[in-house]
Amino acid sequence: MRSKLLPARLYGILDLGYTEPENLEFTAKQMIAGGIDVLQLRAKNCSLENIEKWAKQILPLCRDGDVPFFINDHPEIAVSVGTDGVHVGQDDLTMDEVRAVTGDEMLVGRSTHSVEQAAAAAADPRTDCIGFGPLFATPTKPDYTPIGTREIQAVHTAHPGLPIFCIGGIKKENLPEVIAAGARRVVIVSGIRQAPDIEKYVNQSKELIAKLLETSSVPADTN
Ligand code: TZP
Ligand code: MG
Repeated sequence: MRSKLLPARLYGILDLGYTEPENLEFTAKQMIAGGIDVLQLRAKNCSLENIEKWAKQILPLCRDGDVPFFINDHPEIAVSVGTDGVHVGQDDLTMDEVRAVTGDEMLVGRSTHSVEQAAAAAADPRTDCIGFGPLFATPTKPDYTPIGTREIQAVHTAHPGLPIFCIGGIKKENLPEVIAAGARRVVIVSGIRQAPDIEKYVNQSKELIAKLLETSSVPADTN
């Protein structure tokens, strides 16, 4: 499964802040039909029972689409549902705590908000991928200072082989800027959710990323 993260270009998040529970399955289906490479369920301030229930609804859709499925914040739910991965933040569990629940096989992603945090996450070989951002101000993560695009290249150069997903305020419109700055993978949350046609938006974003990477002046490295 880890090998699936390296070629992944577009990571989508089903965020309960944007998507009503009754629309989760439909939204997931559209994202998968559009070619999303990784999907995460992110449900802040929701009951564990509900998160587990929703994860059980989404998992078979991801399996059918061969899309790695992550749960945000809750390794115990990841294990009980049997998702492919769990994603944790800086203030969540340590890697020892996460791995005590998940064992060695499950994918573990970590949010990072600086070059230093990225280095700390990357130093632990049990980190399978990182999020790096927020690049731009975003209502999806309102309390964080945007870090801009200046350090994207450095963080990739420092951690070849680690799948790095740039995140925060990324939309189809600013993909050229983000890829030109050295990003090789992105997460889009609200941009996908607010698109009039989610499948089309995902598909067009993926095509654009591929085209931008082909013509990028940033040297293609191992990640
Ligand atoms: N972590 C860093 S920024 C962010 C998360 C979960 C939110 C990204 O959402 P959007 O809507 O794509 O800006
Ligand atoms: Mg978290």
